[in-house]
Amino acid sequence: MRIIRFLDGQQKWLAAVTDDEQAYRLPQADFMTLIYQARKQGISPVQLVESAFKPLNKLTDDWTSLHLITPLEAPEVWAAGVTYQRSREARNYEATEGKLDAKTFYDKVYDAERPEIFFKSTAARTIGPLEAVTLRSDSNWQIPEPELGLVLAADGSIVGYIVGNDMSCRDIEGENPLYLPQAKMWRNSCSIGPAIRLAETVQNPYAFNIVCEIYREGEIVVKSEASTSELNRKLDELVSFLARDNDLFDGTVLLTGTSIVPPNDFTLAPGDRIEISISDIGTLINPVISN
Ligand code: DO4
Ligand code: MG
Repeated sequence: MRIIRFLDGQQKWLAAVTDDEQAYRLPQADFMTLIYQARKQGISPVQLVESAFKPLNKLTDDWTSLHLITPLEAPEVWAAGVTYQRSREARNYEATEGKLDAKTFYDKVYDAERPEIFFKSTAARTIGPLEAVTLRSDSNWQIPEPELGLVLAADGSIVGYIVGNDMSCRDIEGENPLYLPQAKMWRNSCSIGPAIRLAETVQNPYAFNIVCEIYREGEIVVKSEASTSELNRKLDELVSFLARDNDLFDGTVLLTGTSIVPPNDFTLAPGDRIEISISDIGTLINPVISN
């Protein structure tokens, strides 16, 4: 069971999408209201959602044709880094200009008890389905980072899973790791959506398949696949470090790192289209424009 949000005129609506792709309008104003109403009534979010499955609430046959927006306004988006071997290798490559013999801080953080967690975005900065991610004007090496996102309640519980894109500038980070905030945060560099999979409907979050496709002038130029089974950390471990001596707000999203890195000679260009799919969650599509 997934939760989406869409625009009907000026009005934002929450809706549920079943595993057989039927969509129903929901009465709740937003995703976290749904979670708390269910908790208050002592039922699961799925049970609460199913109580709205009436003919009157049924939506168009193809929910993907709705005007989808971010399924929640995440007050903060955080991101974990170097949580997969592939990311460690890519960071080492950009930090050492391809001389892979030296041990770097990326090797250290991959093995360390403390994960790398950084601040990525705020609600006002985060974009959703079909909105354009933008390229930094002072970088020549930019890529999407397709990541599984955790939707968190203020108590740190994982209430859902979402698709995220942690756009990154490999040259800026490679020049100096202290430039990480500029390599990661600029206008429209964080996208999430199109749906939140309710946590209770996920049997094994270490079995999600992630696919990234990048199209240029109608042709596919990058296609790569990964699985959350390759994650070097436990999801609860990432959440516990994020929550340590920190206030979590309802609906915070934690991106869990990337295992997909396009070939080293690839950089995004205006006009590209990025499609990130995670099994049982959905496909996040964003065109790319210059800043
Ligand atoms: O160390 C930089 C960030 C790495 C990252 O964002 C990732 O591994 O996904
Ligand atoms: Mg990342």
